[in-house]
Amino acid sequence: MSSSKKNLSEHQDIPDASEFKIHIAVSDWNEEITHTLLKGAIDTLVSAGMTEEGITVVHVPGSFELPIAAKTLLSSKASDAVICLGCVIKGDTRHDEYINQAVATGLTQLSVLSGKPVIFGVLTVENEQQAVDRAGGKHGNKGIEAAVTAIKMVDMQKGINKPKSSIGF
Ligand code: DLZ
Repeated sequence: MSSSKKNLSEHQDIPDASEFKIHIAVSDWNEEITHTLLKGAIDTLVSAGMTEEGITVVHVPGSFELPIAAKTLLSSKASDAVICLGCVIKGDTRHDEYINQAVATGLTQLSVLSGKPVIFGVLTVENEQQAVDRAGGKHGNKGIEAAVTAIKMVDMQKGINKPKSSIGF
């Protein structure tokens, strides 16, 4: 589905996240883009009740390093979810395909094996303009969307684990 058809950046109701432990791994490659995603994600977590001090942010050199950073956060911070932010821009070689594939596979495996949401907030774009459009431009800020997704997933998991009422409703 194209970004113009689905844009969580204009989210309205998101669950209260004040009791959640959601942390962020961000790639510093293309940092003018990824740090805008980071700001969007942090602002969204804070608007949902988390404190900025409660959000651990780790920086990695490039998107390829996001899976190991996410794994480290999950184990050392006992995160309910980890948001991974990056920006891979197509160039003259096929580096983007290798990085994107590795990151997507790595984050999926980590999420399924750990049982914790690991959110794919990596822009996989053809050029810089497409990145700008998705980092606060005409297609919203995908950092906001990644944070909304993380909150919704943690809320879903905590809802399932909550004990049911003994009187049946
Ligand atoms: C090497 C590289 C290149 C060419 N392009 C990007 C990019 O567009 N976005 C990104 O996040 N990282 C890039 N990298 C760096 C790799 O992700 C990784 O950091 C290095 O290959 C070292 O493992």
